[in-house]
Amino acid sequence: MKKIMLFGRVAAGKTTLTQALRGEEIKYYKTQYVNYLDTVIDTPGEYTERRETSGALALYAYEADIVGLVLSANEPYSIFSPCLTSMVNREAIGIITGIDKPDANVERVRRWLQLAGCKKIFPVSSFTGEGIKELAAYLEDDEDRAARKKAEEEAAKSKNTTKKKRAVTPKKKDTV
Ligand SMILES: Nc1nc2c(ncn2[C@@H]2O[C@H](COP(=O)(O)OP(=O)(O)OP(=O)(O)O)[C@@H](O)[C@H]2O)c(=O)[nH]1
Ligand SMILES: [Mg+2]
Repeated sequence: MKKIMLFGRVAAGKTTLTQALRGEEIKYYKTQYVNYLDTVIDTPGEYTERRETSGALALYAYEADIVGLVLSANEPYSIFSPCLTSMVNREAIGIITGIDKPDANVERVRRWLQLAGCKKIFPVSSFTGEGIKELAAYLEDDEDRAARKKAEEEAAKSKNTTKKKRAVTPKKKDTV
């Protein structure tokens, strides 16, 4: 999987999304430092919100293949300024979290992320799993794609073999 770095304000849903992408149990955990994992760099919301620490994020972005701007679907406003992605030296995608929330306004948040410069936007819910597969597929690299193709081919092969075996097994009454 390509390495994605998640930016977004406190409680935007970055850590929960990290858990969903990694197939982990969903449980609340307050991020207190930049959590550098194999496929995700999860960051504390304070780093995005505060000028004093935002510089650290610019440096960490060099370690990522993709930067994810995260906004919750029920945000009352966006912290990402227009054309923000022009300052990011990586591909930047938008991620709308919490689309299961009763007060979600996905289209409004989508427009904010488009304004920030995101071309690709993924609406997801880490609770229901909606949209997580699509985001994970976008983050696949060549190695993941080859492994998935091989697994799919093997599954299809074993399905065919089982079908053939069934076809040649004589019925009980024919065997007497
Ligand atoms: N309904 C709903 N709630 C969510 C979803 N994702 C996260 N939350 C809730 O939002 C709150 C904040 O989620 P976190 O993932 O901790 O947010 P964060 O962006 O990592 O926050 P910081 O670590 O403080 O920067 C938690 O109470 C989550 O349970 C979602 O998809 N749906
Ligand atoms: Mg967090």
